[in-house]
Amino acid sequence: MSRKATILGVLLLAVTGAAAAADAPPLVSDAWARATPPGIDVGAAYLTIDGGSRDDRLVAASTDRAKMVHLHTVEEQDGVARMRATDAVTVPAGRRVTLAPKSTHLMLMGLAAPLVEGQSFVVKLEFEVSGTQDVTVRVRPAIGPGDGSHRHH
Ligand SMILES: [Cu+2]
Repeated sequence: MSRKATILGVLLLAVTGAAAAADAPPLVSDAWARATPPGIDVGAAYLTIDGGSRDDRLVAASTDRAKMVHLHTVEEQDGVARMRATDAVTVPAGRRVTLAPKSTHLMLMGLAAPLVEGQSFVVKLEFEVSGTQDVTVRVRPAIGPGDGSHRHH
């Protein structure tokens, strides 16, 4: 290969690399849920989202394990943390958004069976701009007393 061809190849690589980066969707990691006690048919799942190359919004989620998944935020009112349904979770380009206990979470409504520690299951996330992606949620141990997680009614 001539030196000229090599330089052209490097340039092409750089250009295609840049094009791929321009379309990077949000990157989801550390998806987990609490184990749920028998007889309770709601649970919560949490995850970390690193914003992609464009501003995006998480607008919906679903899983085989539950009838519905709602997006919830937690707001403090008169010293009491209350959950509230929200239409979307904003994921700005290049910024990290964390769904965590006492904060924004995925509410799993109508669990067909309890979430058992050690299990994992797939949740499909729907982003407004970048489309859907499947994430694997791992089930961690149930909360102990004084853990501080809010109750789900
Ligand atoms: Cu909730």
